Amino acid sequence: MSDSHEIRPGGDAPEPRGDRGARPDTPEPAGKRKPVKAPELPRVGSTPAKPPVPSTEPEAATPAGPKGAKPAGPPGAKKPTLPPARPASASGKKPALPPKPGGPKRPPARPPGAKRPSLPPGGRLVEPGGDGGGDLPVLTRKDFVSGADVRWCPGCGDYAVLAAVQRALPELAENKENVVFISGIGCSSRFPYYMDTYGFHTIHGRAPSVATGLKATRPELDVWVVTGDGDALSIGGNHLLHLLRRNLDCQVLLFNNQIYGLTKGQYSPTSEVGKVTKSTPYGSLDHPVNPVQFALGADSTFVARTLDRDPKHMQAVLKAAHGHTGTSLVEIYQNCNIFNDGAFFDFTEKDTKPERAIFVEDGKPLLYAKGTKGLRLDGLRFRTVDLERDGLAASDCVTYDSSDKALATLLAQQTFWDAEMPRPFGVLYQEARPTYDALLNEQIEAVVETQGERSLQDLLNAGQTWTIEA
Ligand SMILES: Cc1ncc(C[n+]2csc(CCOP(=O)(O)OP(=O)(O)O)c2C)c(N)n1
Ligand code: SF4
Ligand SMILES: [Mg+2]
Repeated sequence: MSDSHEIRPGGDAPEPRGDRGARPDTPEPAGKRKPVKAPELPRVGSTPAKPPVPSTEPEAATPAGPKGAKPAGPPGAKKPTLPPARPASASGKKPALPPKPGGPKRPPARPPGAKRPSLPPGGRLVEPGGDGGGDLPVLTRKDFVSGADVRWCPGCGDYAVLAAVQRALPELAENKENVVFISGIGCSSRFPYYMDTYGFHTIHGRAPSVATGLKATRPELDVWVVTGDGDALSIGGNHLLHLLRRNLDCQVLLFNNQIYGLTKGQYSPTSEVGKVTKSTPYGSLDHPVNPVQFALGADSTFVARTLDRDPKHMQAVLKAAHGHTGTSLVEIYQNCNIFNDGAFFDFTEKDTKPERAIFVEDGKPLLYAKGTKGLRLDGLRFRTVDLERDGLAASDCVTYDSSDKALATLLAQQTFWDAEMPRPFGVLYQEARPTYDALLNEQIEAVVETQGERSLQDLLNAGQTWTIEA
């Protein structure tokens, strides 16, 4: 059975395309695509009535913000500023590839903890005289749009993430040719087709492994991993764990829609208990994974959470993630309007968002509900307070510090399980630690320095060898 699907009214059989789609980028003949009709799925839990789904137009869902703009808050609320994108490099030059006398040599890996070179805000790297090309045109969002026919359902949250990434990249990409998107399998994993960059649509759950191989051998590349909650945390859980603990220098965009979208709506490792789906007709019994808690437990060096319906916040988080040297795990709450509509409306819609979402910012008190409520620590327990009712000031609330792992862990864990607590968004944790790719390349260089370049044959003949005689 194919995993790809075409949503058809009345539940027509999908067109067989295979995981990747037989010809994923070929526009369909006019009239072949039919309007989408969301199937009625039973609901569980105490999710309040859902507001109507906003415009299905991707552009409408992701209004453009000025480049480098700070995230805007809900009406009347103070929105946090996120850590700035990486600082501009002194030279502004892209990392030069090393000469290759006598065979390929590895480009120098960035030293541990070093920040990536950056670009002038809104501009692309210009190398006067570099590469013999003189000044290069400024990159825009359009430069990252592949023009392939986007096959996500109308109204899918994936469009908003795609648009945010395409808007952020002109400011982040050192040059387009060095950007690579690597995905696994799932609706979200179709992402690389839509980016006009290099990309791999790999196999289920294995994007971290492909990314590790690529970045380890080509450390100058700017590697992005795109994955879904099923891809990353079911079949790929093991692979994600090792990516995070190794701290490969890349960004991981984890599209969490709490469902298997591509295979038509089975429960996923992030689905809530009691979820009724085709694979759990009597309700899921599984204890769900909290992806940010998983990442913190795996010793990830950068953990953030953002929302498809808050494009400015998402762009700011993407920039912060890109500015971090090491694996940056970004969980994105993404609405699957076909198989799990409204899973995150509590956190995204304007009537509930102020009470249910808290935007963390370094050095600022943990405040929400338009600044009227906050979080305090009572021993190791977070408690909500109402400033006016409790006669407290903002300064009585916990001041956030994204370098404090204990704080991030308590916040991530306690807010996930208690519906009375607001859920945190923003950069929850970051630390500087040597990256796997830097360490690996340093080690190789050190060995080559002492032992010289070796061939594969040398390796095969090294150490103990046996001759089998007839
Ligand atoms: C080895 C293997 N097992 C199972 C599948 C079927 N399969 C394809 S996508 C998918 C789940 C995708 O869910 P998720 O990662 O949440 O992505 P979404 O479609 O929701 O974006 C599964 C189980 C597969 N393609 N390969
Ligand atoms: S995630 Fe859901 S809405 Fe989006 S393309 Fe897949 S099935 Fe459609
Ligand atoms: Mg999913």
